[in-house]
Amino acid sequence: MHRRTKVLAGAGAAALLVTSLAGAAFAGEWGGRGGGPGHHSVVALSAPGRVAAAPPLPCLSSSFGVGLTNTSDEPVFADLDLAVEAPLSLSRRVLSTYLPAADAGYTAGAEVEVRMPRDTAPGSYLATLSLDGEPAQRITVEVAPLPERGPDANLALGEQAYASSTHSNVRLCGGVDGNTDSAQWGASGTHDATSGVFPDTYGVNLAESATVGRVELYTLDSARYPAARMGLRDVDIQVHTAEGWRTVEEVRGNEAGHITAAFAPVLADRVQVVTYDSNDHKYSRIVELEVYAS
Ligand SMILES: [Ca+2]
Repeated sequence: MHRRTKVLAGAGAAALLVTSLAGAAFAGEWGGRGGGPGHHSVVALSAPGRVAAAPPLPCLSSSFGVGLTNTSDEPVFADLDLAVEAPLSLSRRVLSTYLPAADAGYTAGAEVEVRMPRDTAPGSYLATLSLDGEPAQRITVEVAPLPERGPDANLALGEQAYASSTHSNVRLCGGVDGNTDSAQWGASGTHDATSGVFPDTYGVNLAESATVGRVELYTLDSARYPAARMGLRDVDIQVHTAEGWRTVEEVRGNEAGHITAAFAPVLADRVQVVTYDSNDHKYSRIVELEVYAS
């Protein structure tokens, strides 16, 4: 914890030094705008006041966007510090950036992920954004309870997904977000980044070893993008046991949007799909991967 504080202070000090040099050049400009002493009121911060509730699962955690815009006619440096109450943490703790004059119409933006340990108590947590050392925005981050895990639960839901590669247009977690609707492919699907190159792997780390006897796999299959043209064609479905990887289903020549693999239940801690070809021979498109006990 001490080390993190030092790193933060170091980064902040470096940015402030740059800011003060820039400030000397533009001091007259700032002085005429009536901002608070030492505060860069010329920089506008955009951020939400509240982040919608999400459960503390690695692939269902929440995120929020921040933006910094220069409202003056001279370029400035801005230094945004981001903090949140423990045990939550943020994927970004500093956004230090050069901002051209307002007439450039430029906003420096970033998406900030909220990370939550699995045992985070449900409730409200406070995130604080400081702009050039001054508190600028408070964000209430809501943490929802963990979903109940009965015998019929999808064990992959919200757990940490992994992939051999992930295209920049989609999210790695899209395949375990609980949404099987191909019509929402862009927001809730996922695919690799290696067009025309196979195999591709997509899988999920289960929270703990669990009995696994059925896997439901949804590939892209919408009116516009039917599975027979765009979906997974040749795949192996594998479970990871104490003895290593075991292939529980080999699918070849598939043209359906939904593949079910049912097999003798086995204790497993990971489940993955290895794709050898898709029907367009380019990308391995997965809308959802579900894992059940039976
Ligand atoms: Ca999905």
